[in-house]
Amino acid sequence: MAGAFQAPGEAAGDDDNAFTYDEAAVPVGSVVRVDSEDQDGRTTITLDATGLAPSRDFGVHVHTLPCGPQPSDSGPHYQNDPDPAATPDAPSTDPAYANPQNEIWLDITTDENGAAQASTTVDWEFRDDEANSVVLHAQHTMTGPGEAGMAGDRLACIDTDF
Ligand SMILES: [Cu+2]
Repeated sequence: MAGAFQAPGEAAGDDDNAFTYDEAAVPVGSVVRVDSEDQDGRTTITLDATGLAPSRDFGVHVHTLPCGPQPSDSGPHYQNDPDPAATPDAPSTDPAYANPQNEIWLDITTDENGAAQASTTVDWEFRDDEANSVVLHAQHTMTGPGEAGMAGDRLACIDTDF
């Protein structure tokens, strides 16, 4: 899945959108490509970014809902084993569930040209239709109790069909 980022107001259709909510960090026209491969119960996801702001950190995760005009539209993180304490208003921040083995984390630091790559492998496959986007956040992902999975503002979103 590849998308050149555009501002939400310029969306051509309602599928395969790639929205930037912060054009300084994620310029219009920058590209994040996400590929997913599953085999024998394992899933490998790779991310290849170009044209982002140089030399900066981003937290990156798979989220449940498609991208929309609002950064919050993409919903919470996809979890293989859903946190029973999580609610729509209070997403999981329990490190037992909000961790890179139970969620997909693809944090990056861009090089001086704004490029970055990341990849992760987990020992599960996505449930059908429950993972629909990849979100770029303003900082690397936190891991402590009460903040696990948080990574600051949502800067951009890419519709991805896992
Ligand atoms: Cu996220």
